[in-house]
Amino acid sequence: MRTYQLLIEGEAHLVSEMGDKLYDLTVANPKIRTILDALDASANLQMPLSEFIKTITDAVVPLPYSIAEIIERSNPLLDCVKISIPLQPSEVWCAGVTYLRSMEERKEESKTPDVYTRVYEAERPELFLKDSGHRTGGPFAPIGIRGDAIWSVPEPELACVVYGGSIVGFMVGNDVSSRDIEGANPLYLAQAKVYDRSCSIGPCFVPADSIGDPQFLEIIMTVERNNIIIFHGQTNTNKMVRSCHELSEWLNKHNQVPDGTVLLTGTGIVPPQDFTLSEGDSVSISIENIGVLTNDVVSV
Ligand code: DO4
Ligand code: MG
Repeated sequence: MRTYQLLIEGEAHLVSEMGDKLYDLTVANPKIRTILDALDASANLQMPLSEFIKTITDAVVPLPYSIAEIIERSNPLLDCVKISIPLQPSEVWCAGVTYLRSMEERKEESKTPDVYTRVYEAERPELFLKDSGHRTGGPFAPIGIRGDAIWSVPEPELACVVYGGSIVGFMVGNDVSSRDIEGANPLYLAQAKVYDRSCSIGPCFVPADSIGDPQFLEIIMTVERNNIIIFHGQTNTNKMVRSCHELSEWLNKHNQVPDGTVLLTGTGIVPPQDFTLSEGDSVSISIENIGVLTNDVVSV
């Protein structure tokens, strides 16, 4: 089961996708406009989220179109239907150096390589605040590279949604970063990571009990320039040195995490050192059992 946030004639609708059929949860229950509304309602009813969504879905007829048709934009009748960010995050946090590949690359780029080995091996993970809401976009929204950076990369990461202190669902995330700024000095991390359009999430939200094993999901990233693939990489969440659950537990220690916070779990795909994103590139990240998040790059 996946849920998408649609804008239909400018109005927010939450829809669930089961098989290739789409069901409008908002038409069935006008109080349910976003996934946070559904999470609040299922928590009040003490009912698992998927069960709550299923009870609404059973009461409505499927929509006469699919997500693929909305994305293709070939049917003019669907001009008033747009896919939006699956949830407006209260905060976005990121874990760092959770894959060996990430640790090795940061050591290469940095003048202080041992900080990365030490955090990879330590009990306490690296966690940093990426956004308090407004820098994160959804599917097909432009992602940004800093105008003062010369080496920018996408970071494809499994995104967890935290509600009531626990992980309730998953999305695809992109922790876009400036590697030259990060490599110059670890104290520049916030500037390498936090700037306009530096994050995207989507294309949909998958409830935790519908994902399968979150520690066994294939992640693939492709970058296209002028319709030619200039980078293709792949990893699996089974290469993470810490589980999503462990990262979420650390995030919640002595810290009231607002409901609807997103936690990105680190990258295991790092393009070669001569690769940098350019304006106009298109980045697609696919995570098994979730979907594909695509964003074009702009300079900010
Ligand atoms: O400290 C560096 C950030 C690492 C990161 O964002 C990642 O591993 O994904
Ligand atoms: Mg990252």
